[in-house]
Formats: sequence, structure tokens, C-alpha cells
Amino acid sequence: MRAPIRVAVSGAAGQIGYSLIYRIAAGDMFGKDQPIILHLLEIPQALTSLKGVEMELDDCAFPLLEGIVTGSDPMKVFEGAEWAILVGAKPRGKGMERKDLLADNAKIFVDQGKALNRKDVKVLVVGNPANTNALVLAHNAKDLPKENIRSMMRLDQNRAIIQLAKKAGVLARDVKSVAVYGNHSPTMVPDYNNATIQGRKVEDVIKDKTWLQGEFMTTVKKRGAQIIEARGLSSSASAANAAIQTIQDWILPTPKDDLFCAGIYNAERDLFFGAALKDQKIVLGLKIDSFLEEQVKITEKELLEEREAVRQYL
Ligand code: NAX
Repeated sequence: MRAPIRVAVSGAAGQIGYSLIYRIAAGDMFGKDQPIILHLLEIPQALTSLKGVEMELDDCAFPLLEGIVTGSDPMKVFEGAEWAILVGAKPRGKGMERKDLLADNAKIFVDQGKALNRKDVKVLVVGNPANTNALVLAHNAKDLPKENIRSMMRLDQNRAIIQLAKKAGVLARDVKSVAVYGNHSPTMVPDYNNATIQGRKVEDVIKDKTWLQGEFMTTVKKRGAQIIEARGLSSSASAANAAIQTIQDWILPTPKDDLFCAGIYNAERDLFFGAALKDQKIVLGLKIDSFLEEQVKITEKELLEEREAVRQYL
């Protein structure tokens, strides 16, 4: 057997955590022959609930699970972790303004950045506002290379893939190279210019430009809100699934005819920006039309505003 990989998950007793950690322990993230040690972080008020999560992990008797570390101190819980998936974040409370939400979450990511301030860990930020939380973390973990930090955009990519597939009457696997740029927020920009359906350009298959620029974009951008409306709870299984894919995108070769999306650090703009990647490099030469260009400017402006709102934590 191989040596175990230590994987930390924050917000482990939350909804996404509950959909995520059992899949990690089952081998869905690193493979069916890779032992795992889970490091689970929660806030003190959620430690009782986390105990229940831990008991259930025990009761799965996962052959790959070699240990579980739990606690509420990031310094202790993150110790030795090779991967950290940061799901825990503060949700928007009643009457809370966006800038308060940004500031409250920034404080969390200042502390977690300090606890992950080393070269030998890779970090995926899922908790919202994910791009700006990643930026705060990066500024507070100077020893952690910025290329070791990503924010999650894969759920947005998947949401765009399935909408294109349904419209074209094909399966999700027939749709490739779907990029989503910018912020993980309603300003995100799904790219219909460079995506393909069964190897053909999307615009040659779906000739309805009004749909591509209208309903398609809106559905992808507002999918999270639609799920809350239908389920009374926000997306969790699909978010956990996207987190698993993001790590696989990170460690496995990208199929030749495809690309993947993640928020990565852009040094020029000092932002974490959703980008199209292939084999861990930015895909160069993707051209977008003036409609998408305008949208990219809007999402970039939003990210710059978010950055200003957390300036004191950088
Ligand atoms: P929950 O509220 O169910 O769970 C969050 C958990 O995090 C709670 O158990 C809470 O106690 C814990 N937590 C809060 N502060 C913490 C801290 N400082 N340290 C450790 N744990 C802490 O939310 P859930 O539905 O699981 O969503 C988690 C986050 O993911 C939210 O911020 C949500 O907005 C974000 N999402 C991000 C997505 C993305 O694509 N980037 C998509 C899904 C999701 O909306």
C-alpha cells in the first residue's frame, strides 16, 4: 500500500462537507488505491456535529481511511496536510451587507492563510466569496506559492456544459472546452465561443445566438439561486463533486480535446480570476467576441471592488 495522503477539509460538518468527505474517503478524489488521512476543521460550535460526521466515517469502515484528525484550531488541524479544501465560510446573514460578508470571510482566510503558510500544501478555496477569499489567503501565506492556490470554478463549468448539452440534445460528455471566466458570482462569463459539441464549434451546432447570449448565460449564472429556490438549501452534492473534479483536473493530464476551469492568481491584476487551463497552464489564444469581452470587463470590475473591500486584510 502507498503512504497515505493527508487531506484537510474546513467546514467539514456543513452541507458540502457532508457530501464531500465520504467521497474522498471512498477514493473518489485520489484513486481507489490511495490511502487517506482526513483532517477536519470546524468552528467550536459545530464540533458536536462534526463528532457525528466522524462516527459515520467510522461506520463506513472505508478500507482507504487510515485516520481522522478533528478540531477547531486551523494551526493544529492543518498540520501535515498536503491538500486543503477550504469549504467553511460564513454565510450571508439577514440584513448583512455584501461588504460585511466580505470582511467576515476575509478574517477567516487571514487565519487559515497563516496556518497554511508553507510550500508543501495545495489549497482549493470553495467557501464564498471564493476568489476573494483565495486572494486574502494568498496574501497571508507568503511562503505558499500562489500557483498552489485555486478557487473553485468547476461547478460553473459543469453547469455550462449541461445547459449546452441539453440544448443540443447530446450528452454532457459530448461537450468540451467550456471555459468560465472571472468571478464565481452572477457576473461570471461562460464562454460559448471556444466550446465544442461533438468536436464542432458550439455556434455551428446551436445557431440561436439569442439563446447563447441570453437564456444560456442567465441559467448558468443563476443556477445556484434556482437550486436554493427548489431545494430550500444551496447546492451541495454538485459542489462536492466539482471540488473532487478540481483536484483531479489539478493532478491528472487534461484530455487533448478539453480544458478545465479554476480561479488562479493573476499577478498583473492581483486577483484570483476564473481561467481556462490545460495541463496546468493557461490556454492561450482563446478569442472571444465583443459581447463576452464586455462581460469580462464587468466581472473583473467586480473582483477589483471585492479586493478593495478586503484591502486591510491583504
Ligand atoms: P454550510 O453553512 O452548510 O457549511 C459551512 C460550514 O463551515 C459550517 O458547518 C460552518 O460551521 C463551517 N465554518 C464556518 N466558518 C468556519 C471556519 N472559520 N473554519 C472552519 N469551518 C467553518 O455551507 P455549505 O452549503 O457547505 O457551503 C459552504 C461554502 O461553499 C459557502 O460559502 C458557499 O457559498 C460556498 N459555495 C461555493 C461554491 C463554488 O463554486 N465556489 C459552490 C457551492 C457553494 O455555494
